Amino acid sequence: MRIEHVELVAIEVPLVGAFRTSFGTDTVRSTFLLRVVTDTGEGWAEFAGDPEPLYCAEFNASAELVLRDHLIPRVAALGDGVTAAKVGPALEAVKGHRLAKAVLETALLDAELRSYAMSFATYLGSVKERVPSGVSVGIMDSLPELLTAVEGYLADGYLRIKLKIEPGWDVEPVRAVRAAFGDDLLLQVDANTAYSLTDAEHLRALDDFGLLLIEQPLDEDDLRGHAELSKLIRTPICLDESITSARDAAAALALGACRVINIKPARVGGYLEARRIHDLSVANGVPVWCGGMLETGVGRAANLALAALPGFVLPGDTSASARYYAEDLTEPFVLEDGHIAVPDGPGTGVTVRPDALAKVTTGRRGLYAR
Ligand code: NPQ
Ligand code: MG
Repeated sequence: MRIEHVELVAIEVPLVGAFRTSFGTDTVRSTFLLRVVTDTGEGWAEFAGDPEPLYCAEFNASAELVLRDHLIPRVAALGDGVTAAKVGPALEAVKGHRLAKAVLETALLDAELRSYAMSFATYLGSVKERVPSGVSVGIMDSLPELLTAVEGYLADGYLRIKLKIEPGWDVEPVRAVRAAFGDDLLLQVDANTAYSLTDAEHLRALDDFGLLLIEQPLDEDDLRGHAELSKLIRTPICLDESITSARDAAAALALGACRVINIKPARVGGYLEARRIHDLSVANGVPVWCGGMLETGVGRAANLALAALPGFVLPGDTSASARYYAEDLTEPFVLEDGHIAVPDGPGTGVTVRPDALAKVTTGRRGLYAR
């Protein structure tokens, strides 16, 4: 493949409701799609970040700049030898910027697989036609409001509930959800780095509620802290922000910093590295699940293919389109019996609906032309 041109499409898609985490509140998903045109056809991918460096160090503007000035030129320099597998090595010299690297590799993988008429699912080694679906529930203003939201998601069929937590919104919401919906509910929490090791005793109170896991309680660069915390609480620790590569995953497991891993392809630089973390986890007997970044159908489709790999033994944040969007950019992903079908068409298996995209587009910028 040869890259002919690359276009960034900035989008602002309204969320069906505010989504509050320990790092902020969003009512709109502001990100961009990357459209890569090659000699064999085009490919699309969705940037997983947002305008502010709050979930991680990257943000929309940093990604645009690094793609334009540092990433795309290096891959384009491969000439007619571009493949998705060659993107990682070509970008190795550039430090960090994994979300930006991921969007480029993914758009090229989409283009490449479409040229073979092969799906992401087949390429990655998926073993399921549908995947069980969980849902991430934001921090609310009151417990009754939370219980109403969870009740609605359970009525939709979601098979696992994840509560976003922060200091002041942790033990009581978990207690309330357990009391209302019973001990059989698959329930977990996500702190997005909101705690410190001095909170260990407080977090131990969560041990009474049979949680599947607590996700990322401490800072992203605090593997040692997570290893210490895991000795002080019984609830399994799952890492999200801390795991940015297969090497990180190997270190976290060797240190005893986590017993479960949330795999987000963007956070680790793309689907190829995500696959390597999956393989490492399976070899270590560590369960993994697929995280989410409020993706539109463009990003959601590829995540579903990954979530269908055999090591993904816990339901992911791979929710239906309607969890976040009244109108998705692709054909919407729907929940059937708590599951979502894995796309099986070429590439991601989805196409962007031009009318839907036009409604949410705030700008288009060429990042490269041959
Ligand atoms: C997590 N996602 O697992 C993330 C956090 C998150 C579904 O809980 C814009 C961009 C908004 C990225 C909100 C879920 C976001 C975002 C939350 C990531 O930690
Ligand atoms: Mg998380």
